[in-house]
Amino acid sequence: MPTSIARAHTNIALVKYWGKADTDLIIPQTSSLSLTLDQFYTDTSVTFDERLTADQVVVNHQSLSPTASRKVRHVLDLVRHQAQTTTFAQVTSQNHVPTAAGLASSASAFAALAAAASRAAGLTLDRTALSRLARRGSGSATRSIFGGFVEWQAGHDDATSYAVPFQEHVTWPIAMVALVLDPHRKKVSSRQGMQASVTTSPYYPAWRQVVAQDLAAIKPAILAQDFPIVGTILESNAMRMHALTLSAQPAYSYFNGDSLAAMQTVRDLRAAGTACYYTLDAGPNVKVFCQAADLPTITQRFSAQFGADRVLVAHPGPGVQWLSE
Ligand code: 2P0
Repeated sequence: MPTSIARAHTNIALVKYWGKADTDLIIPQTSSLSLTLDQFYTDTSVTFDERLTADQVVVNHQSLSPTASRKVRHVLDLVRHQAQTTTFAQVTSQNHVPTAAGLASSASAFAALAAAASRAAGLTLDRTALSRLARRGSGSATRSIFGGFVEWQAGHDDATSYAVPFQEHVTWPIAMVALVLDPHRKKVSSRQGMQASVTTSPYYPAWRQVVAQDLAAIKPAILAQDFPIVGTILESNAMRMHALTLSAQPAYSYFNGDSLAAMQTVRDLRAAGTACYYTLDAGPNVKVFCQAADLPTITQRFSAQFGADRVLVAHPGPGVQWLSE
């Protein structure tokens, strides 16, 4: 069968997904809204090959063990089921994202896998079906099928839980500065962490209300390109998500000392007149939402604090694309 290669970009949630209603199907407790970024992406090649006796998965030139490739094989099984084949696949993936450092490499990885594997198996899936398939690998991948601002509508079952573009072509001159404060693999996976929050944080019901309010408020603010409103919402939404880590039993946290220092720098920049806002995902790296015109001021400040090699700049990016058939 032919090889298919796909590229998908990471996304950063402005209103976060933190908790599942169905852990097998990855149906979230709430909807979420993200921005796809241009700088961080995954290229994945898939070939179904009748000579193989098992799926072979290579990520960043390293062959994954059967345990490490479990989520990938799960998505391949779903593709095989739809395509009515039992043939194993060769999957080769290159992440242009600091893996597992809270820059959401799983989002780009499973979006690229869904696109490449479905096409390699001869399926022609529309973007809604691709979004549903990517979701089965990793929740945040649901949104990386689309570019720009994207909403993952929670739905209530496999058929109704998928992402839709909110504003795919972004003309607003905004940027996201990613501070790589610790490039190592996180200690508490998103999957474990969010489940602990759902089952043990007394604040979880309040979080569901926060998300509903934030989604309702951020959408008109994005359309109006109202930078302070969008920034204020994404910053408070991130902090309220992280409150679910500290309020779990046992408590955990993704922050390290540098995360706290970077958040203070954002507040200092704001106090000095440079509007910018922070968000953090399931890792210590801080992402700073800013206006493109302020990039020189902001990148200079963080380069002085953490070193220029730890300051990465991204802009709104595109949805999934095929690089070959
Ligand atoms: C998000 N994160 O909305 C949230 C905010 C991290 C913090 O989605 O278990 O790797 O595979 O569905 O998608 C990261 O969690 O978790 C994530 P699974 P995923 O982007």
